[in-house]
Amino acid sequence: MKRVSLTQYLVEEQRLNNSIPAELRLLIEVVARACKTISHAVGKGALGEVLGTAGSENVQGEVQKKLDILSNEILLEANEWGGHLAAMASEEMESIHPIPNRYPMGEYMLLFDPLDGSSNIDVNVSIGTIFSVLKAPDGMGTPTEQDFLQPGSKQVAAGYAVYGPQTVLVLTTGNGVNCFTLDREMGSWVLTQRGMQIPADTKEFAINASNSRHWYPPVTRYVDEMLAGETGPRAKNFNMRWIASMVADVHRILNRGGIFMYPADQREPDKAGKLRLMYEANPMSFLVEQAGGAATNGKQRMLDIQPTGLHQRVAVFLGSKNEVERVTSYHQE
Ligand code: AHM
Ligand code: MG
Repeated sequence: MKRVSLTQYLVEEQRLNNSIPAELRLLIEVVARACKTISHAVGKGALGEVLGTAGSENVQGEVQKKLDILSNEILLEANEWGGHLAAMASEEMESIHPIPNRYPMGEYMLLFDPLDGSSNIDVNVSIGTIFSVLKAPDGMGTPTEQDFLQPGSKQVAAGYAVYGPQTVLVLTTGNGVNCFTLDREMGSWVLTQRGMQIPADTKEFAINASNSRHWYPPVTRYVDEMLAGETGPRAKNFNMRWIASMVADVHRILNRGGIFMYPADQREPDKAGKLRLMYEANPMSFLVEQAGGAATNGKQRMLDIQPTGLHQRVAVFLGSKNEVERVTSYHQE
């Protein structure tokens, strides 16, 4: 089999479809290189003395793991100097990170969750990096948080890496979704799946069922109907999976279909959900739509939401189209 590297894919994609300008290609390659470094650190585990908590909290009041902080630093350092970015933002930093004055400023803005699935870091279960790329607004001066607050439909690229049994990078630039596998011996990303597609129907769902007593009625109805199986209103049996790493759950769905849900619930009515819009839900929704799936917050298309804050939370329903449409319609009834 002829191997196509990430670089070759990006160059050819630009030639054929004119969809990846050189600056964007550099950006994607730098992010991919940083993911390689993170993968290496994750893979060392206890031997690299990177496990455990760092003794600090992030802006959402969550305890930071050593690997959360390390991954954040790896991404910041890798992306500062290239001249392709105007600013960065991360789950692990309260405010945005403008490119230091000593480097040229580019026209893109990068958002990331450096290491998603924090609860799985110390137990050797798949975790990953999620990223989203926006263009700086026309005429932008010194970048501010406001410049980042663009709906997900404005993303020019998005992707994630999964650090699991294999390290993979899944990427879209708005022309389908492709998967690259890290060749650990060669240190290169090799194209291993072209045009990933999510089947419209599925028999698999993912939700943290321990929260079921707090769910709102549309979610309870939807899940109950699936649990009722063959003799229930859906007249088929469903299987359940919950990895507690969004990257790993979404990767399964991109490969074989399914629906992923992290709804808002009645515990904290003012909280729109657990996951973050700008660097978790939006990039994943872009990928899922590009693979023929759908993504909503239960009420509207995820990518149409006008963000109001860098770290805002959102309810998430994404994956196989017919299932996402069904649970969304239950919210409208
Ligand atoms: P994190 O960004 O702090 O790691 O949290 C996000 C993760 C997702 O990867 C996952 O889907 C979810 O939190 C799991 O939450 P829970 O522990 O409530 O099941
Ligand atoms: Mg996360």
